Amino acid sequence: MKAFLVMIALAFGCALASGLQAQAPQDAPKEHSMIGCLQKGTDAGTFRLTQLEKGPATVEIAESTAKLDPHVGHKIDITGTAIAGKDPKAHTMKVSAIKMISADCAPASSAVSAPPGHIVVTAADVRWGAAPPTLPKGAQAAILEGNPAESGPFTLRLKFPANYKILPHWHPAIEHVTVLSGTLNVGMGDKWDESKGKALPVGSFAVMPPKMNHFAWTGQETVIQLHGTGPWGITYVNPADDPSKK
Ligand SMILES: [Cu+2]
Repeated sequence: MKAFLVMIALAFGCALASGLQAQAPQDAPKEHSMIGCLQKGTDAGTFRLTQLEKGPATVEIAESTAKLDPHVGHKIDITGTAIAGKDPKAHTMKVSAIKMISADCAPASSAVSAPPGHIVVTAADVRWGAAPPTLPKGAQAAILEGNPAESGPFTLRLKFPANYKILPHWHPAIEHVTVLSGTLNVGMGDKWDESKGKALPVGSFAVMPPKMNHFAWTGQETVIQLHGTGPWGITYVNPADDPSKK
């Protein structure tokens, strides 16, 4: 009986000990790192991390073993433990180590959250592809905004090779043309007549109202930017001139 009680006591003691052991790592403050912009805090000697890449919007830094003053305005990586701060709702840290990422807090361009409809395309980002089949072979197109075939605003670029011809045609919606490189020659009317054309050098702008017959050609490689409100398309005066039907 005595031995049995000892065994129970031993078993109980072991369970207690292992329970305590299992709990110990959870209580130890866990170090973690975060990257953000270091700013001065509201109280003297305190700092705050803003523009965090993930996690809370801001982190209050109540204590630090690393010198933070020289890094105000820098993007830094902080390592530390969460502590109870003055404001129980704020995420407060005690910092043990820092690493400087960059000397300014400007977020990376990919991190900028753009409002819907905001489009920024740098010249280097323009992706060229084959032009629609309704244009004679040899042209390239890059859609910058919208879809010409659908309703709504659209902007696209067209790159025509030298000695390119677009026979008399009209559009169901307004066409705004800006010449970005080369020279686009444009003529009005339903018959091809180069003597009626006007040369539009770089920087020129033209508007073709809906259903107005016109034709165009190049002597050298020419890039135009075309914008309007879709649905948009090309209708050839002579249907046999439509390259998509050949
Ligand atoms: Cu046109």
